[in-house]
Amino acid sequence: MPSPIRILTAVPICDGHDSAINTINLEFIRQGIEVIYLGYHRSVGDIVRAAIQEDVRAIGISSYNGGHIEFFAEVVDLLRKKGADDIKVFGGGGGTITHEDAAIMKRKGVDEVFFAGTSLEEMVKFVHQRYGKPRTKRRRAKSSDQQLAHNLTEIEQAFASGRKRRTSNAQRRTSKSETRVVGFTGPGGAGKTTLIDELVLRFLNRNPKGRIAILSHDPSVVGQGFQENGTVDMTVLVMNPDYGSRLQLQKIAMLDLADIVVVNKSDLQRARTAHTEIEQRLEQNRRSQQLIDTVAKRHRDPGVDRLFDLISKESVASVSDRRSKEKRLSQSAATAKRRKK
Ligand code: B12
Repeated sequence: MPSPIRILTAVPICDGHDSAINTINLEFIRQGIEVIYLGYHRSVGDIVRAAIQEDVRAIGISSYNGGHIEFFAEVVDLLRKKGADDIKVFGGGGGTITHEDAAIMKRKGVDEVFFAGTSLEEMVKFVHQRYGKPRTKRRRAKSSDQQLAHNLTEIEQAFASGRKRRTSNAQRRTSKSETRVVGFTGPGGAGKTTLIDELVLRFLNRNPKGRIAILSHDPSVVGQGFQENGTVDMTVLVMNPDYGSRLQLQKIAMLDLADIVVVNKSDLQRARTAHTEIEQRLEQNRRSQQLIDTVAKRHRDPGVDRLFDLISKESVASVSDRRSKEKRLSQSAATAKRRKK
């Protein structure tokens, strides 16, 4: 499957007219375009930062409350300043943007402006024709965000075309990395996204200047065994109490591998039974796996607080664990070398 055209859409600051862009987004998605929708009332800085991080081909802006000439031009300018002018800008705004305005906007670097009466089909055709070709050679990234985004696109494209991508030593994860990688997995509907959202909130509250990256992938395409190849320091399995009978638990291999098991939606009636059954299942493993109950949708849930503390503590431990393991390995390699001599 070729990787889809990825675009970002948004409505400018002080503008709440989002019904047009919502309809356009749906049609784009229906036609196989990947859309990252940032929402309404978004600043130039927000839009450009997200566009760079998501490494989109183009930004589609829907503007109704005026100021469009300046707003679109500022987006184009900031992209240029950030070394991201390979991200193009287009948009519309029926009753507000005039043909004269559009001519000025195009002179300032906007690719296309759509007027009232344009069909959705025409917009989709435009996106496919204008942004459908893969980017050829790319300029050197100006920031780490941009570099990371370029790397991810490369991996995605190589995967889509069945090519193998060589990873340079610099790109490979090094043991010196201070970054902790926590993998979350679990069945659809268990509440992983809500839980991650709450954990990120706690992370940023504790470290206002800290940085965190969220990499999501569809497990139906890549599988969930990320812990097997050393990609993560710790695995969290998020479960829904409604997994069916106790017998089902025997079939869940991740229960053997996870470091922490979370029973989310623990306000549901079956949660207490689920906790006991999962606890008994984990006892068979004879590992120090942790079991935590959460209600991620609840603001300031004490279970999520506990999980966050545990992840913070355990991930520090897992990094030092990894380091000492590596140290032991390199020491035994050195001893073996000396013996050979
Ligand atoms: C619906 C509407 C509302 C709804 C918005 C609902 C919503 N959630 O979006 C409500 C009633 C809430 C509303 C409120 C207001 N509105 Co109003 N609203 C409109 C209206 C009638 C239609 C806009 C619309 O959605 N059209 C449907 C879309 C699909 O069609 P289109 O606009 O023709 O767009 C085409 C192309 O431009 C293209 N397109 C549009 N965007 C994009 C983006 C991309 C990426 C692409 C590819 C294409 C594209 O798609 C369409 C294809 O045919 C316009 C009048 C008008 N005729 O435009 C006023 C209008 C935009 N509103 C206006 C105003 C003033 C307001 C308020 C400030 C009123 C008030 N005093 O409270 C508030 C502000 C709200 C806010 N928070 O921003 C003014 C703006 C005037 C200006 N800028 O000078 C307008 C122009 C009405 C007028 N003539 O006075 N509004």
